[in-house]
Amino acid sequence: MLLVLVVCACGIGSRSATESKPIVLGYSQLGDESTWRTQNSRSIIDAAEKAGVKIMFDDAMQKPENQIKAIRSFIAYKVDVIAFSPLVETGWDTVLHEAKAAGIPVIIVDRMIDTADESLYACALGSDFYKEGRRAGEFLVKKYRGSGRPVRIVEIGGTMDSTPAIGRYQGFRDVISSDPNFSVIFSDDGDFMLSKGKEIMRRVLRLYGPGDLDVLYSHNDDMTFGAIEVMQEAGIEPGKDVVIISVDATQRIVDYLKDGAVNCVIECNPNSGSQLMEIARDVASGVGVPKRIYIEETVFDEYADLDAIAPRGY
Ligand code: GZL
Repeated sequence: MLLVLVVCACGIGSRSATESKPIVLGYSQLGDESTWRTQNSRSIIDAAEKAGVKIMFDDAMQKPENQIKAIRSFIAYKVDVIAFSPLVETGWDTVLHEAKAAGIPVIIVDRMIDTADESLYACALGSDFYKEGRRAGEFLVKKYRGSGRPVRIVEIGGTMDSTPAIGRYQGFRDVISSDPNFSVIFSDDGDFMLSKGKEIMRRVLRLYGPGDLDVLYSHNDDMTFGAIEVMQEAGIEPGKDVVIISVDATQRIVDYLKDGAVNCVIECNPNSGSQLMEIARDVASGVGVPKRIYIEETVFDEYADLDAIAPRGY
């Protein structure tokens, strides 16, 4: 397990008068599976440096057992605060009880956990994934309003049992179910990875001809890029022959949107680092924080002024 100790210079604004040493934050990141994740990690590490927080950063490489090991090592090291982005929603109560017993506050970042005991964490900072899914559905309703014809949808979902996959799946369906012309003809888990996006689209085009699908709804940009590569190999013009909705809003997908190769981009904001450091400072000094903080996000689609989209930076 690689623990990166980032020792920082300046201060986050001072801790209470009796505290001169920097806050020590143990962070378990779930992996580095996507462009979004790389930016999320960069945001957290950069924010720790700016805030004068000493961060122990661990990359779990998509294994929840590695996250549990990292959290236990943070407890042993007696960090001031633990934060982590849980790969999946379940399996965290035992180790979080250990952190609670050690008197170490826990902040959940990005994804969420499924627990009956809310005392196991001080705060959860992340996106509203259900809203993201609804936004994808709302775009389709707008796009096909009055078409009166069947719309066949292929969905490439994120990691099974992860909060973004659950929310984006359900929010989308809760909107499109209002119109019986919409049908999801294929859905599978692409683990938020480009390679699996390719694999799934290859499987779809073996099951259905290029003319038998109308929409691709992909839970992240990396899977979209893989799917588009395969669609183009099959002679499908993305954004024209097949309407494409993608989640995250990396610079590359925004460029595709501007070129008409993608029709709608649902933003999922990875830049939570500075908010996380403020929350870490507060919980470390016993200041109360909201239990749930949602990160601001928006939508970019073909009906918008695409020139107004600021550079994404990742
Ligand atoms: C969402 C995050 C998801 C992104 C993917 O907050 O957990 O995981 O949408 C990333 O790009 O892999």
